Amino acid sequence: MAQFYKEPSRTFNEYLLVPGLTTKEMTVENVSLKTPIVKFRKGEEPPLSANIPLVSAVMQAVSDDNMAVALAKEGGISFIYNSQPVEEEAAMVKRAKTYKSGFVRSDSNLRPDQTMQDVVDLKKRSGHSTIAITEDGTAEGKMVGMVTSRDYRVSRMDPSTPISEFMTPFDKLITAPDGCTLSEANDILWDNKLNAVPVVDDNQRLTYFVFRKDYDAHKANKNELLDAHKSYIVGAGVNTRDYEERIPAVVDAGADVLCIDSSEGYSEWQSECLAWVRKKYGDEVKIGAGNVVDKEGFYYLAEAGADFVKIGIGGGSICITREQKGIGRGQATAVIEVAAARDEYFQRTGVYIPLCSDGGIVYDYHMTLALAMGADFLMMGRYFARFDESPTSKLNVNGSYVKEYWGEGSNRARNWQRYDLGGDPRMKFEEGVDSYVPYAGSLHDNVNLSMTKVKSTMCNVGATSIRDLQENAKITLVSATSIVEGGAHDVILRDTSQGGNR
Ligand code: RVP
Repeated sequence: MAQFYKEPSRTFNEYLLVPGLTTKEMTVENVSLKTPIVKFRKGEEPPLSANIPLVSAVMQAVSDDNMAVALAKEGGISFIYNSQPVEEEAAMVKRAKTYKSGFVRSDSNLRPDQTMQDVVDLKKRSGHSTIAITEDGTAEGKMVGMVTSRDYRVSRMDPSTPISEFMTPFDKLITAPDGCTLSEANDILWDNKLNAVPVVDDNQRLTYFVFRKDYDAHKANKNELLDAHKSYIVGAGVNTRDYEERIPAVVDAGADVLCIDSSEGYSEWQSECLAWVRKKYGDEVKIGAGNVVDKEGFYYLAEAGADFVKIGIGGGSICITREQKGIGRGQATAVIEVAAARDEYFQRTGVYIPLCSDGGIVYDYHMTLALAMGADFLMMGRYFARFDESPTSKLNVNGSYVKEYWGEGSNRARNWQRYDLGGDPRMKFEEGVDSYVPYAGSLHDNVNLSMTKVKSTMCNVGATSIRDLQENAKITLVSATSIVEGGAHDVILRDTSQGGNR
């Protein structure tokens, strides 16, 4: 006979935290959100931690190199999406790893044999007036000169004039050496009254530009998450089909941590992939696995060698797996059960395997609840898709600004590997939708606000670290009627847009 669970599975919305003693020292400034990302032995430091417990979802509409840099600046990690060709994912990882605050890859480049008309056309397209002239017209080519608006006069010159005749040639340019710091590059800008300085290597190849206008925008954030070489920490998604090719490519590109991206991870495919990684790289490459929703799934992936385990089936905002296939579990129940298994595993083996709660976070307080229930960090898609830094278009729909957000299981993403159970490699039916989410502004502002709320709740609960919260939180189930009591009720709202941070 089938096994029946005695209790229904539940979502975050059905729980609340009950305050504990708040001591005078418990202020938002004194709360640390530092959290382990990969497994470690009792008494040892985790090999990789984040400064805030947030990671961005392995999704086309969420995690590209731009998102990775923006989130690492705040102390979290992006997992760059793997539903793209191997070389393109590796290139995204590399761009995020080689990103240097204030150092910009040149996006306007031409060859010396091109014409003034090409300069005018490019300026119109890019909106930028500083153009690097390189031998092959690429952003990393050998630099032979530079063109700014001061070098040509559209009304007086023949549009077919070759660039070589009016550019400032390389020997007249003031440049900065590759490897210089931002403050050295800034000194060169100020000393020479320049607006932009090209950074070139020993072979005269262009590596970056540093612009005067960016000077103030690059003050370091105390939370930023850097590796030993001062590059941002970056994650990469992989799948159980092409990992022998994809993993070496993203690892060579510099990925610090990998995640097997699958809607359902309690499978021999994941175990095989983890075994392959251990055989090839030992413990050097860090890789998480999932998703699971019960203790059996957790133990299986823990034994198979996962560095973290990801929890969640069907709770994602764009996910219709539960409707399509009838599999899944309420996210809160899944986290609670898996966390109990993780704690038992830690007691028994001395190995702590961090847990990631993936999907279904709607309100900021859901973040605190998920952590209190035992998650070490949270993966979110919808939350990040709303920000300027997500890769999708911002549109105006019926007078409101929105951003596009689509599931990896939607026809739009065509990420069949994520839903793959072996056999015919094609997506047979959709498990995700294509949607809009309300545009919410900058990642920096929103993440700061959310983390302040989480810290403030932790003070109410009487916890100054995530570990404290997990060990000491008091969590209560709420009845359907008390959920109504939790919102504004029995009043007429003057502003109907009020009602929570969605
Ligand atoms: P949410 O944050 O609620 O938007 O959920 C994001 C999560 O949803 C992802 O991290 C992933 O686990 C899941 N997802 C992504 N695509 C789909 C789908 O198409 N069904 N689901």
